[in-house]
Amino acid sequence: MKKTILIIILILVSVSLVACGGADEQKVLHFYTWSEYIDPDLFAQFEEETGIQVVEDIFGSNEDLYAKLVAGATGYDVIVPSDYMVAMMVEEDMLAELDHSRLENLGNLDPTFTNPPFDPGMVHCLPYFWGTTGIGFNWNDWDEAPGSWAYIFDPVLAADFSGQISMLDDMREVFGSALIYLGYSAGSTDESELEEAKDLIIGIKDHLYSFESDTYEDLMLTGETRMSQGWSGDIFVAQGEDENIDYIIPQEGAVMWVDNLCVTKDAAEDPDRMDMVYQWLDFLNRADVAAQNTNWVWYASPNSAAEAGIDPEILNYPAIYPDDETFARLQYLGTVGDATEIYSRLWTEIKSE
Ligand code: N2P
Repeated sequence: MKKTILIIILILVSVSLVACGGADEQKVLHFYTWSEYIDPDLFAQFEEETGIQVVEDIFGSNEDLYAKLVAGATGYDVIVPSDYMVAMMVEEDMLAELDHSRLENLGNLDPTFTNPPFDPGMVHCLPYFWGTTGIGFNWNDWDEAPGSWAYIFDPVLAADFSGQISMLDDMREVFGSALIYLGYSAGSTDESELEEAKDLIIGIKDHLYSFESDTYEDLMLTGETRMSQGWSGDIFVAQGEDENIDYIIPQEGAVMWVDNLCVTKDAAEDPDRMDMVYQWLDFLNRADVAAQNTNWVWYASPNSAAEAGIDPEILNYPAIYPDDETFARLQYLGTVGDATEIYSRLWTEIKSE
Protein backbone atom coordinates (compact mmCIF):
# COMPACT_ATOMS: atom_id res chain seq x y z
CA MET A 1 0.00 0.00 0.00
CA LYS A 2 2.74 2.42 1.02
CA LYS A 3 4.57 1.52 -2.18
CA THR A 4 1.53 2.37 -4.33
CA ILE A 5 1.16 5.76 -2.66
CA LEU A 6 4.84 6.45 -3.22
CA ILE A 7 4.54 5.58 -6.91
CA ILE A 8 1.47 7.83 -7.30
CA ILE A 9 3.33 10.71 -5.64
CA LEU A 10 6.32 10.17 -7.93
CA ILE A 11 4.09 10.18 -11.00
CA LEU A 12 2.31 13.36 -9.88
CA VAL A 13 5.61 15.13 -9.23
CA SER A 14 7.06 14.21 -12.62
CA VAL A 15 3.87 15.17 -14.47
CA SER A 16 3.85 18.59 -12.84
CA LEU A 17 7.54 19.10 -13.62
CA VAL A 18 6.92 18.39 -17.31
CA ALA A 19 3.85 20.64 -17.34
CA CYS A 20 5.66 23.62 -15.84
CA GLY A 21 8.65 23.20 -18.04
CA GLY A 22 10.82 24.67 -15.33
CA ALA A 23 13.75 26.92 -16.06
CA ASP A 24 14.95 24.61 -18.82
CA GLU A 25 12.15 25.45 -21.22
CA GLN A 26 13.46 25.48 -24.79
CA LYS A 27 13.78 28.97 -26.25
CA VAL A 28 12.46 29.03 -29.81
CA LEU A 29 12.67 31.68 -32.53
CA HIS A 30 10.47 31.44 -35.61
CA PHE A 31 12.18 32.39 -38.86
CA TYR A 32 9.95 32.74 -41.95
CA THR A 33 12.02 32.77 -45.12
CA TRP A 34 12.57 31.60 -48.72
CA SER A 35 13.54 28.02 -49.49
CA GLU A 36 17.23 27.05 -49.31
CA TYR A 37 18.13 30.51 -48.13
CA ILE A 38 20.42 29.78 -45.19
CA ASP A 39 23.20 27.32 -44.47
CA PRO A 40 21.35 24.81 -42.25
CA ASP A 41 24.50 24.30 -40.12
CA LEU A 42 23.99 27.82 -38.83
CA PHE A 43 20.88 26.73 -36.92
CA ALA A 44 22.89 24.22 -34.88
CA GLN A 45 25.73 26.67 -34.41
CA PHE A 46 23.36 29.38 -33.14
CA GLU A 47 21.62 26.96 -30.79
CA GLU A 48 24.95 25.80 -29.40
CA GLU A 49 26.03 29.38 -28.75
CA THR A 50 22.77 30.78 -27.38
CA GLY A 51 20.51 27.87 -26.45
CA ILE A 52 17.90 29.26 -28.87
CA GLN A 53 16.37 26.87 -31.35
CA VAL A 54 15.42 28.40 -34.69
CA VAL A 55 12.35 26.94 -36.35
CA GLU A 56 12.27 27.67 -40.06
CA ASP A 57 9.13 28.01 -42.15
CA ILE A 58 9.18 28.61 -45.90
CA PHE A 59 7.25 30.96 -48.20
CA GLY A 60 7.47 31.06 -52.00
CA SER A 61 6.91 34.72 -52.80
CA ASN A 62 6.59 38.11 -51.17
CA GLU A 63 2.87 38.00 -51.88
CA ASP A 64 2.52 34.69 -50.03
CA LEU A 65 4.37 36.11 -47.04
CA TYR A 66 2.22 39.23 -47.05
CA ALA A 67 -1.05 37.29 -47.41
CA LYS A 68 -0.13 35.01 -44.55
CA LEU A 69 0.59 37.90 -42.19
CA VAL A 70 -2.45 39.90 -43.27
CA ALA A 71 -4.60 36.83 -42.65
CA GLY A 72 -3.50 37.09 -39.01
CA ALA A 73 -0.68 34.55 -38.72
CA THR A 74 1.15 35.14 -35.47
CA GLY A 75 4.25 33.57 -34.00
CA TYR A 76 6.75 34.55 -36.67
CA ASP A 77 9.64 36.58 -35.26
CA VAL A 78 11.99 37.31 -38.16
CA ILE A 79 10.75 37.45 -41.77
CA VAL A 80 12.63 38.04 -45.04
CA PRO A 81 10.70 40.30 -47.46
CA SER A 82 12.30 41.87 -50.52
CA ASP A 83 12.76 45.60 -51.09
CA TYR A 84 9.32 46.58 -52.47
CA MET A 85 7.54 44.38 -49.92
CA VAL A 86 9.45 46.03 -47.07
CA ALA A 87 8.14 49.38 -48.31
CA MET A 88 4.58 48.01 -48.42
CA MET A 89 4.84 46.48 -44.97
CA VAL A 90 6.30 49.65 -43.47
CA GLU A 91 3.48 51.66 -44.98
CA GLU A 92 0.95 49.26 -43.49
CA ASP A 93 2.69 49.34 -40.11
CA MET A 94 3.41 45.61 -40.10
CA LEU A 95 7.08 45.79 -39.01
CA ALA A 96 8.77 46.54 -35.70
CA GLU A 97 11.40 49.25 -35.41
CA LEU A 98 14.90 48.07 -34.59
CA ASP A 99 16.97 49.35 -31.70
CA HIS A 100 20.35 49.71 -33.38
CA SER A 101 22.11 49.95 -30.01
CA ARG A 102 21.34 46.24 -29.54
CA LEU A 103 23.07 45.25 -32.78
CA GLU A 104 26.83 45.12 -32.27
CA ASN A 105 27.69 43.98 -35.79
CA LEU A 106 25.86 46.66 -37.76
CA GLY A 107 29.19 48.20 -38.73
CA ASN A 108 29.94 45.10 -40.82
CA LEU A 109 27.36 46.13 -43.40
CA ASP A 110 28.41 47.73 -46.67
CA PRO A 111 27.27 51.40 -46.63
CA THR A 112 25.78 50.85 -50.12
CA PHE A 113 23.02 48.90 -48.39
CA THR A 114 22.53 50.72 -45.10
CA ASN A 115 20.28 53.52 -46.31
CA PRO A 116 17.96 51.78 -48.76
CA PRO A 117 15.13 53.76 -50.38
CA PHE A 118 12.58 51.18 -49.18
CA ASP A 119 13.59 51.60 -45.52
CA PRO A 120 15.73 54.72 -45.05
CA GLY A 121 18.25 54.35 -42.24
CA MET A 122 17.38 50.63 -41.75
CA VAL A 123 14.75 51.68 -39.24
CA HIS A 124 12.94 48.34 -39.64
CA CYS A 125 15.15 45.84 -41.44
CA LEU A 126 18.71 44.76 -42.15
CA PRO A 127 19.85 43.66 -45.60
CA TYR A 128 20.34 39.87 -45.80
CA PHE A 129 21.27 38.92 -49.37
CA TRP A 130 20.87 40.44 -52.79
CA GLY A 131 20.78 38.94 -56.24
CA THR A 132 19.22 38.98 -59.69
CA THR A 133 16.49 37.20 -61.62
CA GLY A 134 17.76 35.80 -64.90
CA ILE A 135 17.83 32.63 -66.98
CA GLY A 136 19.08 29.23 -65.90
CA PHE A 137 20.13 26.94 -68.74
CA ASN A 138 22.08 23.78 -69.53
CA TRP A 139 25.27 24.00 -71.62
CA ASN A 140 24.41 20.64 -73.22
CA ASP A 141 21.76 22.55 -75.21
CA TRP A 142 23.80 25.61 -76.26
CA ASP A 143 26.99 26.67 -78.04
CA GLU A 144 26.49 30.22 -76.86
CA ALA A 145 24.65 31.20 -73.68
CA PRO A 146 20.97 32.18 -74.22
CA GLY A 147 21.55 35.83 -73.44
CA SER A 148 18.08 37.17 -74.24
CA TRP A 149 14.66 36.94 -72.64
CA ALA A 150 13.46 36.09 -76.16
CA TYR A 151 14.44 32.46 -75.51
CA ILE A 152 11.61 32.36 -72.99
CA PHE A 153 9.16 34.99 -74.24
CA ASP A 154 9.30 34.54 -78.02
CA PRO A 155 6.88 31.68 -78.71
CA VAL A 156 8.91 30.49 -81.72
CA LEU A 157 12.12 30.19 -79.68
CA ALA A 158 10.36 28.85 -76.59
CA ALA A 159 8.86 26.07 -78.76
CA ASP A 160 12.35 24.52 -78.99
CA PHE A 161 12.03 23.63 -75.30
CA SER A 162 8.30 23.21 -75.16
CA GLY A 163 7.21 21.79 -71.82
CA GLN A 164 10.73 22.12 -70.42
CA ILE A 165 10.77 25.74 -69.27
CA SER A 166 9.84 26.91 -65.78
CA MET A 167 9.05 30.38 -64.58
CA LEU A 168 8.90 31.59 -60.99
CA ASP A 169 5.56 31.27 -59.25
CA ASP A 170 5.87 34.93 -58.44
CA MET A 171 3.59 37.57 -59.90
CA ARG A 172 5.96 40.53 -59.69
CA GLU A 173 8.97 38.57 -60.94
CA VAL A 174 7.15 37.11 -63.95
CA PHE A 175 5.71 40.49 -64.94
CA GLY A 176 9.06 42.14 -64.18
CA SER A 177 10.98 40.00 -66.66
CA ALA A 178 8.22 40.26 -69.30
CA LEU A 179 8.07 44.05 -68.96
CA ILE A 180 11.86 44.32 -69.28
CA TYR A 181 11.75 42.17 -72.44
CA LEU A 182 9.09 44.49 -73.86
CA GLY A 183 11.30 47.49 -73.10
CA TYR A 184 9.16 48.82 -70.24
CA SER A 185 10.01 49.45 -66.62
CA ALA A 186 10.08 46.28 -64.47
CA GLY A 187 7.64 47.94 -62.09
CA SER A 188 5.31 49.48 -64.64
CA THR A 189 1.93 50.66 -63.39
CA ASP A 190 0.58 51.35 -66.87
CA GLU A 191 -2.41 49.12 -67.47
CA SER A 192 -1.88 48.77 -71.23
CA GLU A 193 1.78 47.79 -70.71
CA LEU A 194 0.69 45.26 -68.12
CA GLU A 195 -1.98 43.87 -70.47
CA GLU A 196 0.69 43.52 -73.16
CA ALA A 197 2.95 41.66 -70.72
CA LYS A 198 0.05 39.41 -69.75
CA ASP A 199 -0.60 38.53 -73.42
CA LEU A 200 3.10 37.79 -73.86
CA ILE A 201 3.10 35.41 -70.90
CA ILE A 202 -0.11 33.70 -71.98
CA GLY A 203 1.43 33.33 -75.44
CA ILE A 204 4.18 31.07 -74.10
CA LYS A 205 2.26 29.43 -71.27
CA ASP A 206 1.75 26.23 -73.25
CA HIS A 207 5.52 25.84 -73.43
CA LEU A 208 5.95 26.04 -69.67
CA TYR A 209 6.53 23.05 -67.47
CA SER A 210 5.24 25.02 -64.48
CA PHE A 211 5.35 28.17 -62.43
CA GLU A 212 7.65 27.07 -59.63
CA SER A 213 9.81 28.90 -57.09
CA ASP A 214 10.99 26.37 -54.52
CA THR A 215 12.27 23.35 -56.46
CA TYR A 216 12.89 24.64 -59.99
CA GLU A 217 16.64 24.11 -59.64
CA ASP A 218 15.98 20.44 -58.81
CA LEU A 219 13.88 20.17 -61.99
CA MET A 220 16.90 21.40 -63.93
CA LEU A 221 19.09 18.81 -62.24
CA THR A 222 16.77 15.93 -63.09
CA GLY A 223 16.50 17.25 -66.66
CA GLU A 224 12.75 17.72 -66.44
CA THR A 225 13.36 21.34 -67.37
CA ARG A 226 16.07 22.73 -69.65
CA MET A 227 15.56 26.43 -68.95
CA SER A 228 14.20 28.43 -66.07
CA GLN A 229 13.51 31.96 -65.07
CA GLY A 230 15.23 31.89 -61.72
CA TRP A 231 17.22 33.48 -58.95
CA SER A 232 20.99 33.60 -59.40
CA GLY A 233 22.11 31.74 -56.27
CA ASP A 234 19.63 28.87 -56.61
CA ILE A 235 20.93 28.11 -60.06
CA PHE A 236 24.57 28.38 -58.99
CA VAL A 237 23.90 25.92 -56.17
CA ALA A 238 22.52 23.51 -58.81
CA GLN A 239 25.68 24.14 -60.85
CA GLY A 240 27.62 22.77 -57.86
CA GLU A 241 25.92 19.44 -58.59
CA ASP A 242 26.00 19.63 -62.38
CA GLU A 243 28.59 21.87 -64.01
CA ASN A 244 26.56 22.09 -67.24
CA ILE A 245 23.96 24.20 -65.48
CA ASP A 246 24.59 27.91 -65.71
CA TYR A 247 22.93 31.29 -65.22
CA ILE A 248 22.86 34.43 -67.33
CA ILE A 249 21.61 37.99 -66.91
CA PRO A 250 19.97 38.64 -70.31
CA GLN A 251 21.06 41.53 -72.51
CA GLU A 252 17.71 43.36 -72.11
CA GLY A 253 18.39 43.58 -68.38
CA ALA A 254 16.99 41.92 -65.29
CA VAL A 255 15.41 42.48 -61.93
CA MET A 256 17.67 42.90 -58.92
CA TRP A 257 16.39 42.58 -55.40
CA VAL A 258 17.58 42.93 -51.83
CA ASP A 259 16.03 40.59 -49.27
CA ASN A 260 15.90 41.80 -45.70
CA LEU A 261 15.74 40.57 -42.13
CA CYS A 262 12.68 42.24 -40.59
CA VAL A 263 10.84 41.78 -37.32
CA THR A 264 7.09 41.33 -36.96
CA LYS A 265 4.99 43.65 -34.82
CA ASP A 266 3.82 40.55 -33.05
CA ALA A 267 7.35 39.71 -31.81
CA ALA A 268 7.89 43.31 -30.73
CA GLU A 269 5.15 42.97 -28.11
CA ASP A 270 7.19 40.43 -26.17
CA PRO A 271 10.57 41.48 -24.71
CA ASP A 272 11.68 37.84 -24.42
CA ARG A 273 11.07 37.29 -28.10
CA MET A 274 12.91 40.51 -28.93
CA ASP A 275 15.92 39.34 -26.91
CA MET A 276 16.12 36.29 -29.16
CA VAL A 277 15.53 38.39 -32.28
CA TYR A 278 18.48 40.69 -31.57
CA GLN A 279 20.74 37.72 -30.91
CA TRP A 280 19.69 36.11 -34.19
CA LEU A 281 20.13 39.28 -36.25
CA ASP A 282 23.52 40.00 -34.74
CA PHE A 283 24.63 36.41 -35.26
CA LEU A 284 23.70 36.53 -38.96
CA ASN A 285 25.55 39.81 -39.26
CA ARG A 286 28.78 38.46 -37.83
CA ALA A 287 31.52 38.46 -40.50
CA ASP A 288 32.33 34.74 -40.18
CA VAL A 289 28.66 33.72 -40.15
CA ALA A 290 27.72 35.93 -43.12
CA ALA A 291 30.66 34.53 -45.09
CA GLN A 292 29.72 30.93 -44.28
CA ASN A 293 26.13 31.68 -45.28
CA THR A 294 27.14 33.21 -48.64
CA ASN A 295 29.44 30.28 -49.35
CA TRP A 296 26.41 28.01 -48.97
CA VAL A 297 23.64 30.01 -50.74
CA TRP A 298 25.78 31.63 -53.47
CA TYR A 299 24.01 34.97 -53.17
CA ALA A 300 25.87 38.25 -52.82
CA SER A 301 26.27 39.47 -49.26
CA PRO A 302 25.72 43.07 -48.17
CA ASN A 303 28.17 42.37 -45.34
CA SER A 304 31.52 43.83 -46.37
CA ALA A 305 33.36 42.46 -43.34
CA ALA A 306 32.42 38.98 -44.58
CA GLU A 307 34.34 39.37 -47.82
CA ALA A 308 37.60 38.02 -46.42
CA GLY A 309 35.83 34.72 -45.71
CA ILE A 310 33.85 34.45 -48.95
CA ASP A 311 35.03 31.93 -51.51
CA PRO A 312 36.98 33.97 -54.15
CA GLU A 313 35.13 32.06 -56.87
CA ILE A 314 31.89 33.66 -55.64
CA LEU A 315 33.39 37.13 -55.17
CA ASN A 316 34.82 37.10 -58.69
CA TYR A 317 31.72 35.66 -60.36
CA PRO A 318 30.28 38.44 -62.55
CA ALA A 319 26.73 37.06 -62.45
CA ILE A 320 26.82 37.21 -58.62
CA TYR A 321 28.77 40.42 -58.15
CA PRO A 322 27.93 42.09 -61.51
CA ASP A 323 30.35 44.49 -63.19
CA ASP A 324 29.33 48.13 -63.74
CA GLU A 325 28.06 47.52 -67.25
CA THR A 326 25.77 44.68 -66.13
CA PHE A 327 24.76 46.55 -63.02
CA ALA A 328 23.49 49.41 -65.18
CA ARG A 329 21.00 46.98 -66.79
CA LEU A 330 19.45 45.92 -63.47
CA GLN A 331 16.19 47.31 -62.10
CA TYR A 332 14.33 47.04 -58.80
CA LEU A 333 10.70 45.96 -59.04
CA GLY A 334 9.64 48.91 -56.88
CA THR A 335 6.29 49.52 -55.24
CA VAL A 336 3.32 49.86 -57.57
CA GLY A 337 0.68 51.21 -55.16
CA ASP A 338 -2.89 50.64 -56.31
CA ALA A 339 -1.66 48.95 -59.48
CA THR A 340 -1.11 45.87 -57.29
CA GLU A 341 -4.77 45.13 -58.01
CA ILE A 342 -4.15 45.18 -61.76
CA TYR A 343 -1.19 42.84 -61.31
CA SER A 344 -3.26 40.45 -59.21
CA ARG A 345 -6.15 40.44 -61.66
CA LEU A 346 -3.89 39.81 -64.66
CA TRP A 347 -1.89 37.17 -62.76
CA THR A 348 -5.13 35.33 -61.99
CA GLU A 349 -6.03 35.49 -65.69
CA ILE A 350 -2.64 34.01 -66.57
CA LYS A 351 -2.95 31.24 -64.00
CA SER A 352 -6.48 30.31 -65.00
CA GLU A 353 -5.91 30.52 -68.78
C1 N2P B 1 16.31 31.52 -52.47
C2 N2P B 1 15.33 32.52 -52.96
C3 N2P B 1 15.91 33.84 -53.26
C4 N2P B 1 14.97 34.91 -52.91
N1 N2P B 1 15.88 30.23 -52.75
C5 N2P B 1 14.61 35.82 -53.98
N2 N2P B 1 14.09 37.03 -53.49
